[in-house]
Amino acid sequence: MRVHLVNPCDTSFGTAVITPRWLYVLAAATPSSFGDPLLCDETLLHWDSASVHRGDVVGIGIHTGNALRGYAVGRIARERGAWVVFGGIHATLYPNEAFEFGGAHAVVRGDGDLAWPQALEDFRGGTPRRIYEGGRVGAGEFKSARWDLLPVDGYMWASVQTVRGCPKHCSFCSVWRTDGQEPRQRASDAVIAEIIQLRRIGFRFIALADDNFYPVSLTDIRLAERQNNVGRVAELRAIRSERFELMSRLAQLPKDTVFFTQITMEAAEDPDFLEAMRKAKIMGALVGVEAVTPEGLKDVYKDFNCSGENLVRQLQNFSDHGIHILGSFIFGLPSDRQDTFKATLEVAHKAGLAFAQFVMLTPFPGTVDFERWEKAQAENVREVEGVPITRYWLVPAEVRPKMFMPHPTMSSEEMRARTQQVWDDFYSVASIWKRSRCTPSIRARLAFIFVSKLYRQMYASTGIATDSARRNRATQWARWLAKPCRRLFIGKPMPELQFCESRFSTTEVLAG
Ligand code: B12
Ligand code: SF4
Repeated sequence: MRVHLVNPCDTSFGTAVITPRWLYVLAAATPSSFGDPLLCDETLLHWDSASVHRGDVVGIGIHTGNALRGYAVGRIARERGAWVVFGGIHATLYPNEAFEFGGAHAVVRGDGDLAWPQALEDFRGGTPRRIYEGGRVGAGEFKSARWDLLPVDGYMWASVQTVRGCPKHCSFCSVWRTDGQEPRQRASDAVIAEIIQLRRIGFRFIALADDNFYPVSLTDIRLAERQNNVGRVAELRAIRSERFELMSRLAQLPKDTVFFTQITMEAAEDPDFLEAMRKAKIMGALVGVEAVTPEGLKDVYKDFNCSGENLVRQLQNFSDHGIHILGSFIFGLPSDRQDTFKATLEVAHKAGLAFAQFVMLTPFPGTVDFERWEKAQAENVREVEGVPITRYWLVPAEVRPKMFMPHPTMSSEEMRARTQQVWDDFYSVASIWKRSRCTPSIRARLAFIFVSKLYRQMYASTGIATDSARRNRATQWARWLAKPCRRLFIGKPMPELQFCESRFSTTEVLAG
């Protein structure tokens, strides 16, 4: 009985940007008595169904965007006589779909770290359950990834998780409902051990695959203090000091290591945290700016963000500490007007963002936005190719609409075209060249230009472009750019790098 794990994707680029962490975590959760699982990431290479034999187990992880491809993989695997299991956020939210469309024998809901080995044992015994409730496992039980199974030459960045969960409640995001609002932070020893392993094999760029790297803000602590909630203050301070402990250990890793994370804007008001990030070599962060107007922020329940000049100042605070920002903006909010597109572009330029993504408001399952939208459609739901639009992920990608939520003043096509224009302007050669000045050397400047172009092309092939010629062109460009780009990211393997356990802030990580 061979175990296979498949990360489905319609488009394979030959080289991928970030490792899909779940593949390597579930590989670690696979009991050794099953042997090493066979891993397939379709963002790299298409899955070869011939590798599957009768009696094997095929685990497929899906989010909403790749669910349809995942179901196709599941059906083929089942036809070949394998046991089929689905997991991941989409299967957690819609387990029945996996049975109806994906040939599933079982679905693991929630975290797979503990439920996956249980499911495998049941398959071996021939008595699988239909649903495994993985729930939210404690931070001490998160499995560390099996990086020894990573294919050579595949990825630019590896991904290591330090915390699951986010205390916020943004309307377009499902994280706080699925991963919970209580941060579950891994011990720094576990995080550092993974990073050391990655540096030993030559990775120096590492994405911290966290929901929110800054789970406790200074405002949270002040509020708890004002309420005289002694217990809560102690809890929040403990979470905060664990963050600092982790960062002090990251700071001791080899100098050329580079981290990227996802963080809320509130960190901009916390100079000690920004300074610790700088020392920890967290040189890039995705910040959910979402909207540049107070009305837009209200639309997404994100009024803890600033707008206008304050927003520009906050974003600049990050770059003042050497943290380059990938700003994430949403278009299509009810309060957006035609001039919002230009105003957003101006903020992106003025705030000195290194990168930006302009996504169109999408109702992701499990979110407040989705529930409202689904309810509003209930009376008279539109169908595309026989699929109700409220199950848009089941519509084949070539005919799937790009916008789902009607806007009070603009048509979907107008919003899509304006969004595309903003991407084109932000990633014009002249703009990229100007922004590339934030880098310290000619080599870094070259890398910046390559990465900007790659990012834009990869997004165009999976994102907003409706015209298939443009999409195909973008995919070709991305394939062509990805290989040389990867060379700019790889580091010298450091097999001699030693790991020292935490003695709180006095730990050492030494290059031997
Ligand atoms: C890091 C991250 C990114 C990174 C890296 C992505 C990558 N290649 O790894 C970046 C920034 C690039 C990114 C991009 C995007 N992301 Co993202 N991302 C995340 C984040 C924060 C962590 C993912 C992660 O690695 N977690 C660590 C692993 C170990 O956890 P896990 O994947 O949940 O897997 C566990 C379980 O789900 C389960 N499991 C998973 N698969 C399987 C399979 C089997 C068989 C079993 C048994 C169990 C199982 O077991 C695992 C271990 O416990 C999640 C949030 C989240 N909480 O999931 C969002 C999240 C997955 N992203 C999301 C979105 C929307 C996107 C974008 C579309 C954003 C955009 N508009 O551009 C893009 C799409 C990228 C793409 N095409 O894949 C949404 C997906 C929502 C949905 N319903 O699909 C999430 C949930 C965040 C949100 N806002 O709601 N993302
Ligand atoms: S968008 Fe970011 S800040 Fe908001 S709930 Fe999701 S993870 Fe948290």
